[in-house]
Amino acid sequence: MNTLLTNEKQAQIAERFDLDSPAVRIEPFGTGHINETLLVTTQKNTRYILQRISPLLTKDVDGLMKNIRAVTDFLETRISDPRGVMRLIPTKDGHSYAADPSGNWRVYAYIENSVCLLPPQDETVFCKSGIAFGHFVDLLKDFPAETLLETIPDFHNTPFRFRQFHDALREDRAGRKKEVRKEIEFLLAREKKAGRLQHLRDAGELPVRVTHNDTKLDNILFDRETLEPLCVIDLDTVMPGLVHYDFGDSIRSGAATAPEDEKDLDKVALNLHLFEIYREGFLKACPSLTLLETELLPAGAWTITVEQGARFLTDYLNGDPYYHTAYPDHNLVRCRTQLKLVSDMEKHPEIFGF
Ligand code: GN1
Ligand code: MG
Repeated sequence: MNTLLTNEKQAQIAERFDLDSPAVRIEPFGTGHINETLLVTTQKNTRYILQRISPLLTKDVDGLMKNIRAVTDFLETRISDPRGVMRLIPTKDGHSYAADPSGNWRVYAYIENSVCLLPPQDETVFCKSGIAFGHFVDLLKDFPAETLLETIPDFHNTPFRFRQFHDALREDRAGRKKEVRKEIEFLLAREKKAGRLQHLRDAGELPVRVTHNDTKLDNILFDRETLEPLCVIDLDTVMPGLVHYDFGDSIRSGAATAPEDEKDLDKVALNLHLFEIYREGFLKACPSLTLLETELLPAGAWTITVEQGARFLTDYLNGDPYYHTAYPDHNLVRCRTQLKLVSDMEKHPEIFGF
């Protein structure tokens, strides 16, 4: 991605937004790999986040920004703490983003005294992240989910992800199918069950809610001093969805004992204690869940982990066009960690069985 805009050009873009005074300093910010993020400081010493929206996210930037505007406006009516929600700063002519030959840009107010925590973290932090994501879904329970654009259509539609897997198997574009028979069999044996949540959604038995869809620990800002969660960030994938995938993605990514691309599978396990405390936090903060939704939360963890295994293996079979890889079998390594987590969950049918 072209990230080398001159400071003068960056200043011109910042100038198009309704900041409290002219920008005096602009510097790179954060560790995101998708959007380019800059920290802007103005003459009055107010700070803002200036972000170039990655073209990889969606072609429909209007739709994406409408989603974010609608959800953040709604959250503001539900939250008293001004640091509790991302606040978009419009352009001087009243738009939610600025289109420029260098890309599409948006500005958020900077949330002062906040910090982003990365895994592994102690269990209190993980429990609080469950509270934050559960609260997010709960706050949005009365938001009309069907009015949101599906920024990435069928993002967590597991049967759709399996159709993509079958296409990859049929095409075997990278000639890798023969090396991964075991993984293929593992996934195919679980295909039917992995579609159950989606079928319950289609049948109207599980409600479609506003969901975040990227519920990793680093998408929460914590108060720098108290380490209490302040605000859920990265709203690019906020879409209509099932709460199970939000719950499940936190477990998949945060309750594992090793990173997603750990090569030594002996190190990869599901930490059941982390699972339990996350669930406790999530449920406490999201009392609006129906009984069936609540019962099926662990099924969400199992389902999204199977789905993620299938997505990694699909990409591997296709020759790695989607996920950035650092070495040739990176996606296969990632797939194997997911399957290991699935196996671990299956050792506890009393929790994850459905
Ligand atoms: C992608 O780019 P990142 O790490 O935020 C993916 C998620 C996967 C994750 C797996 C838009 O997220 O769904 O869980 O990789 N996001 C998209 O590492 O495909
Ligand atoms: Mg993300």
